[in-house]
Amino acid sequence: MASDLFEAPDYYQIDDLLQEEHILVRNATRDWVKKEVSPIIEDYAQKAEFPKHLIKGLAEVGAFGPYIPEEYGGAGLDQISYGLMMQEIERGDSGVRSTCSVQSSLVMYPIFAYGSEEQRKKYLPKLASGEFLGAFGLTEPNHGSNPSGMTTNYKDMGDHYLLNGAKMWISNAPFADIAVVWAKNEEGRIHGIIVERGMEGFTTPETHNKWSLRASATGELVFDNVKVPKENLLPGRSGLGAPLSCLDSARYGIAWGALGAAMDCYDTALRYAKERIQFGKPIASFQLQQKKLAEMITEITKGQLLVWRLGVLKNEGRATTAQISMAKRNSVEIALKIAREARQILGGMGITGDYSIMRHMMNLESVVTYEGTHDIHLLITGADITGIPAFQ
Ligand code: TGC
Ligand code: FAD
Repeated sequence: MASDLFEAPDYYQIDDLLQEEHILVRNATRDWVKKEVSPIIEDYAQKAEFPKHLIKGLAEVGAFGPYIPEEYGGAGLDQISYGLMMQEIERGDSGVRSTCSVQSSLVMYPIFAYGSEEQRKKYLPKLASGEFLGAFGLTEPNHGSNPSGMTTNYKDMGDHYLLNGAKMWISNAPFADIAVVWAKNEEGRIHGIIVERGMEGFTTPETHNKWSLRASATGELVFDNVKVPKENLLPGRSGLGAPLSCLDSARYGIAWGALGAAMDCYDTALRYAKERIQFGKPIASFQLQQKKLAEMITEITKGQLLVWRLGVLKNEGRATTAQISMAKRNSVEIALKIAREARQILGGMGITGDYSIMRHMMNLESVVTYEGTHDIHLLITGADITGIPAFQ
């Protein structure tokens, strides 16, 4: 891949809205991505391999549990710092950001919010330091958009629980040390349960042949009469609302993250358009190319303002699920459009791994589907504004 010349767009001087700490965190993450992710990521994506060696560095920049309190090993930062980190990491690659989203919002957050004090002390510091990597099991082969229908279940055997079922499409599954798994008890009530690698009957086969998120490992979580100690049940909350509240946090991070991918595509296309000569002129001098670039920076700027405001609301505890859905949906939609336009600006070069655009575009096809599909987020907005859920 060509060297990383990324210059972040800030057309509306949005940096003025950020505090000093936000800018420090953002710049430190940006520098780390330039040094550690950009030089290697294309190769790992081509090989369809997760760059495991990045785990230590991700932990050191605070990307595992940015908003989890320091007493549990987290970075104790606010939601805008968390968002900016996800923006910078996804600017490098959506798959690397996925690992951070899962670790922070789908594994550390439920243990922090719904775990016992013993569970917090046992798992959170190891997850924050990268000693443990986690996975989040909600989706099943027959229940994706509709997780309430899940069939994974556990029975109370007196001194332990017996877990059966399967989860599919699980990020980090093939090498995760622990998984936060959502399963129904005998009354059909959903609970979170921590399953550890090595428990008998627990396997994690890898999902191969992905054209998207190739630098992130995806797999299944299969439970065949797994004996889980009773102390591994998350005691703090039951019902579908528990996993959905974790999704709020991860979707919020994706709303920032997808903008990072969009910024990278825009910046790459702008630089290329100014350098590439056709008909004796830089292609940036042609109105058709300027239209594409002008529309990209307009959408990025609107997206930046949206996620910044959402971050303020989230810091105040006022961000709603529907507001988060709108931002996730908007950021991914504009990022996909920008990636497609940017690729065209690069002509044939746009399809090569010499540039990041095609990788971003393929990654975003997962991002538009996971954490709630594009349709589901539109329906969440629809239900919110009309008061009439149209999911079924
Ligand atoms: P519904 O009846 O609306 O709600 C069920 C219960 O949950 C409560 N609730 C929430 N609580 C907290 N936070 C939220 N965001 C909540 N949303 C709903 C709700 O009040 C209710 O509580 P109660 O007490 O009345 O029972 O549920 P529904 O079954 O109608 O479903 C609604 C729908 C379709 C929006 C929901 O199921 C949904 O969001 N589906 C999409 C599934 C999804 O996003 N899956 C993601 C899997 S994880 C993943 O993709 C990780 S990728 C990671 C990476 O690599 O980055
Ligand atoms: P389906 O739910 O079958 O949807 C298929 C199509 O039907 C979609 O277009 C959808 O929008 C549409 N549709 C569904 N319901 C409706 C409706 N009511 N109205 C209108 N249209 C509808 N899950 C986890 O639990 N943990 C993970 O770590 C994780 N990581 C993932 C990583 C990757 C790379 C991918 C691709 C997925 C991951 N997922 C994970 C799963 C992801 O959350 C699901 O793929 C997603 O929720 C959609 O479920 P589905 O694929 O079963 O699609």
